[in-house]
Amino acid sequence: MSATEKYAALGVDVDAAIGKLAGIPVSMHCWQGDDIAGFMDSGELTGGIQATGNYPGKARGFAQLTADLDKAFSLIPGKKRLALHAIYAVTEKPVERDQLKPEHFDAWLDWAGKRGIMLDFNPTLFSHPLADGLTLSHPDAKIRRFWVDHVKACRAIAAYIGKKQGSPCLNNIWIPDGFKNNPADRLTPRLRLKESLDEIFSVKYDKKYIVDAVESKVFGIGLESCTVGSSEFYLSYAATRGINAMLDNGHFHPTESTADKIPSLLAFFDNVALHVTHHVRWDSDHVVLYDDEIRDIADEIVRNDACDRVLIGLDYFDASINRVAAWVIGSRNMQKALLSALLKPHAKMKQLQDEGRFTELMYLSEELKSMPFDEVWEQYLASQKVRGADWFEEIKEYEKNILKERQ
Ligand code: RNT
Ligand code: ZN
Repeated sequence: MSATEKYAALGVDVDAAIGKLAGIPVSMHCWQGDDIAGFMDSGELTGGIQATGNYPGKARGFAQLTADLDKAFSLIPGKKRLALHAIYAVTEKPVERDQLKPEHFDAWLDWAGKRGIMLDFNPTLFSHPLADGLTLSHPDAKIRRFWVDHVKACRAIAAYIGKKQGSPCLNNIWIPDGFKNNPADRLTPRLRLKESLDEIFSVKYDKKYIVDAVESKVFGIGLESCTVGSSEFYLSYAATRGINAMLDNGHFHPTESTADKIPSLLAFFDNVALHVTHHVRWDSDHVVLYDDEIRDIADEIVRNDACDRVLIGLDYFDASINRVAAWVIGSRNMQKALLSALLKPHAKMKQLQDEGRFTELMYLSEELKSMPFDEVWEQYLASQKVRGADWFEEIKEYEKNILKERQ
């Protein structure tokens, strides 16, 4: 029996699954390519996040980063998006972050437009002299003003991108604000953050152009005792303000299920934004692996028919391995997880649950685990004209010819 016949016997249409997968965008993060350095001389990476390792060949500047992105995208199947950070502005002279303008991203729009890639956006509230501990929740009104203006500038840029590309641009706000030791006041910083956000969102844009999201976190390195933008804070903020929540699966306790948060949020929000990562003991931002956690996440997206409501993005930065390969491995793994979810007879499984036939549900779930998934994956890659399991040969070549030449 062929793989297609084996799946059909369980009520799964392989061609339909492949067709659907080809249309689900995954937003790849530009910052894996240069360890979140950006183009603006931002100095040391701060904000409680870390890219560890010093693998040779890191991209410097727009030309090298886009060359590496092209290489990675050539080995990644499916519909592509690219998430930028404000520090990847392409400017002739240095521009302060509160002065950023849409035209500073025209070079990206041009590059992406030629390739049919859509862009997403993130304000950058770290790696900056004024981002020392607190930003939007800072007690100093002048520092808050600078960051409020930066995020406002970023929303204008995201709306501009969304309009130009004819697809809403996700503008995801993550701030590093927190305390290393126990603060005496956990409320006032949050009230200041709320006020800053309210000012930021007082500017209205058409939802056709921009999707706004806020990203929570449990702690950062050096900010272990309190995070101002906690899960409860942002979820309440998003729910009461009509914006969306971003779930980064590295930002929760390792025993918490990020997958289970997706249907809970779908019950209330239009969109759920995702930063898919792989955490090892902490929010370590390792490359996404094809493991149970990512498969559970993909299951929740697919079985709730939410492929167009969950905005899937990647977020990791491993500087200890080939960065182009890191993009390819993580992107392919996300799509493998989606394909594995698409190759399940969800309607039938839901029915078994509703009818209380839990033994049969367990039997079917377990049988699905040993179906010939790899054959369908190969079929999908072939239909996308993307190289199969031997793709690493191209990374070796690229490393030898391009990356090794970089000083
Ligand atoms: C940090 C957040 C945030 C960043 C990127 C660079 O903990 O996950 O999303 O990783 O914006
Ligand atoms: Zn994130």
